Amino acid sequence: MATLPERYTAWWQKLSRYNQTHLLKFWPALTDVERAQLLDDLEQVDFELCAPLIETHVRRRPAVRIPEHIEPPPSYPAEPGPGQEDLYARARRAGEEALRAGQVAAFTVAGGQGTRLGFDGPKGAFPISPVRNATLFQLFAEGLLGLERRYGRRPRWYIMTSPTNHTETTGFFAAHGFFGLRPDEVVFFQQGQMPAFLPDGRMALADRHRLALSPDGHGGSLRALRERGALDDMRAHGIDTISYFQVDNPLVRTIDPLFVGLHLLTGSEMSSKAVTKAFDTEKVGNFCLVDGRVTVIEYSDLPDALATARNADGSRRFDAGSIAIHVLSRTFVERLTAPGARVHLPWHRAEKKVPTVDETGRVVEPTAPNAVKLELFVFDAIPLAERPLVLFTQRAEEFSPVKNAEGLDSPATARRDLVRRAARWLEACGVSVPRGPDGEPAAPIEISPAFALDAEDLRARLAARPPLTVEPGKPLLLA
Ligand code: UD2
Repeated sequence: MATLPERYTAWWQKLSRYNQTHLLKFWPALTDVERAQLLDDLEQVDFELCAPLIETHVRRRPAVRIPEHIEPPPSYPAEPGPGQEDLYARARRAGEEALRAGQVAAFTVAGGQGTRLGFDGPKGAFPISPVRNATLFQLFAEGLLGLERRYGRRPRWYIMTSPTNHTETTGFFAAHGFFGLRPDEVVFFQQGQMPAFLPDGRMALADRHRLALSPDGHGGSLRALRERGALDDMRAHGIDTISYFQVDNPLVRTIDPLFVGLHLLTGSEMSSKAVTKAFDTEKVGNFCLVDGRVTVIEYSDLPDALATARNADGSRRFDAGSIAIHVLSRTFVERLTAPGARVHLPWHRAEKKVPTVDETGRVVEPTAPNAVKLELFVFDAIPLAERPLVLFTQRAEEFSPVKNAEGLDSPATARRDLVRRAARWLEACGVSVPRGPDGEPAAPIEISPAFALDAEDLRARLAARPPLTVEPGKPLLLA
């Protein structure tokens, strides 16, 4: 094991090659513990990868290519249209078969920093359900238990964390008995990190002995799946299909047999769920056909003229919003991340406020964006996939993310949407739900995904029980 001075010399030489020796500026004033910490941070950085990006993405803004031909993408409707009934029925069966055979895994990306929510902890530990206050992670775990009840096989679950929240996340699962799952069925792995850069291309120091590192974006999940051994683990367990979803959506169906089946039957390598946009500039990616390839254009990048464009009948022309639910073939991820792979996801530049040290080593909180962060987005893999597929779904059934502390996409709207969905399912099963003057259910109602996965599942579950009554103001829990 090299000594600290030896490591210092090696790093000085390496950093000289990359014009980053300022990172060692405070070395003489650091304790040995701090020195070791700084070198550990440096080990996390892929300098070879960063060097060209500094030229193309930091010192300059990468040229945004406005594609010439942007069209709405082909898509499958939420309910089969005329002539599609048979395909949808076969797809559902194929998805169920894959679940029974244990060939599908759930994959949650949970490495984000959750700054907008202002919650101190991994976002998955946020309590959200309307009656029990069950956390996001618990609801997903119960989704897997529900699938096991229905298809006789419990899917494996992969969870991507980041160095900032990994220990807290695994500790949270341990403290809650893995929510009824077996610890060996839940595979945690950490995503990669990227340094924040000052506009002149120097990497930023968060403190005299700490690099300003942050997660490399959910697109980093693909590389992390390979590098952290998750793809090998999947192969060893006979898993060939990955059901990808974000940690912030309590309504998500962890694995949807119809979606998986359509993916399999059409030979898609990467499939995505879409919802009809709520308004023109909603903060979701837009599915488009760019130069003939299905592509997601982020809300911030979609030209206004396209965001507001209308069809002849007045409907919105670009109306397919991405809710960040995908199915990926394992072999596709293997191909994209293979050593020497010729295609890579593009890096996205974001200007952010990053606390960093001044000349004297004092940490300064910036009041305006002072640094550049680089991130990968998972949806940039879609145009690289063969036969990508877009399936519409009902927003009210599957999407209500927790992003902000208040207002739109907040805990309050997610809870409301969980109650509304539970009420709808009950009504679909013939149970009458009292409603207030505003039309909202007049009682908090919660259906655990372990109890029922959808309205049809609920019907079968209720058939075996005495009739149910919902009383105004009285919480109802089906778990
Ligand atoms: C994302 C999509 C948006 C839409 C929306 C739906 C982007 C850029 N935009 O918006 O198009 O689909 O979601 O809710 O993705 N994460 C990591 N590691 C990271 C960064 C993020 O695991 O380095 C996870 C994070 O934990 C969360 C998810 O990715 O589960 C979404 O991240 P976000 O909150 O940054 O995405 P957002 O809301 O800008």
